[in-house]
Amino acid sequence: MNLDYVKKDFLKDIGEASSLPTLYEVKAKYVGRKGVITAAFKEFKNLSPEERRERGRLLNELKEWIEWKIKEREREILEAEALRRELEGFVDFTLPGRRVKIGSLHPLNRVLREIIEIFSNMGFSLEEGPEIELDYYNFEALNIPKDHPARDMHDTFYITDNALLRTHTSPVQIRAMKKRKPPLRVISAGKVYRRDSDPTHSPMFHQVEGLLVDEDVKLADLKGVLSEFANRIFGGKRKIRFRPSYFPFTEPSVEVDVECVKCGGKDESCVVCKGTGWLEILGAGMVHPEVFKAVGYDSGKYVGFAFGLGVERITMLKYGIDDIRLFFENDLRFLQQF
Ligand code: 2NL
Repeated sequence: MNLDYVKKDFLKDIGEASSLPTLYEVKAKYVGRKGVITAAFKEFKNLSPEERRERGRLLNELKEWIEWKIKEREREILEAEALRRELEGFVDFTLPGRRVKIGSLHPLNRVLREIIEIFSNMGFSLEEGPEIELDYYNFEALNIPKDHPARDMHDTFYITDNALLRTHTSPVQIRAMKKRKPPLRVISAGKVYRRDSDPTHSPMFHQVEGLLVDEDVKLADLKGVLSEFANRIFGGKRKIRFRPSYFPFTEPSVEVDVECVKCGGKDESCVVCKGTGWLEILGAGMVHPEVFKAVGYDSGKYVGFAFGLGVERITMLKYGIDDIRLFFENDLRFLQQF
């Protein structure tokens, strides 16, 4: 056996061994029990003692060299694998973190909560009621006669002759009055429905109504409560004014304006108040005796005031939003501003 060829073959084999299993195959092929070196030792039998000594020395040298080479290659492979593993799970702690997006309250719910908080601080308690109402609670008990325009099919979503989607939250107040005795301070809040859709009207919108019933209640008390409300919801000191109006369930009835939240009445070309200096924020009045009659209250003894406001309208004025449909499109670019 030519040891130079063995050496050359070994170098070729070990050069191609790039993983531990293939390296161990090479190891077995050359220095294993059935390997090339073992076979070479077996060729000794026919040699003279001198030749045997010389050849044995060369073979042992070669064997040691091969074993050393294999050890060296084994270390290289292990190091390469360790490096690869390290890079695989590499974590760069200097990278900025990924922000977790959290939700936030819808602007309407924010303002709704603020309104409820303001009136609750003035002693009003929140009442809730069904969104599908009976004709009686939505209209009849509120002194809205059968031929009143508000009962027109164009305004109301009817479910049956008798049942409908409430067009205001007043029926909640009717139920509250029937349930309790005066004195009474309640607000009702929630979704209401009307067949109407344009930039300032949505077929579903939110209303908050307030009702106070007691002895000796005057329009001036209503003005005081609403003045406080306007100050708190829009911030700062805000003048309000009453203009005569009409609702079937109040007498007298008023429309309530607040000094323009944008220009305070100082800008004749203001886009918010159109130069009038005033913004209509709600409707109100003294409870009509017919309403008291319907709930069984003595209208000779008790008087009350009531008011109703649209949450969308207040929110639009507060934040300068000009299209009501933005509230219901769920565009995050809009919602994330609040
Ligand atoms: C508006 C006007 C108003 C009421 C709602 C009311 C309720 C009862 C009795 C009497 Cl039970 N009145 N509610 C009174 C005046 C006006 O709402 O324009 N709302 C958006």
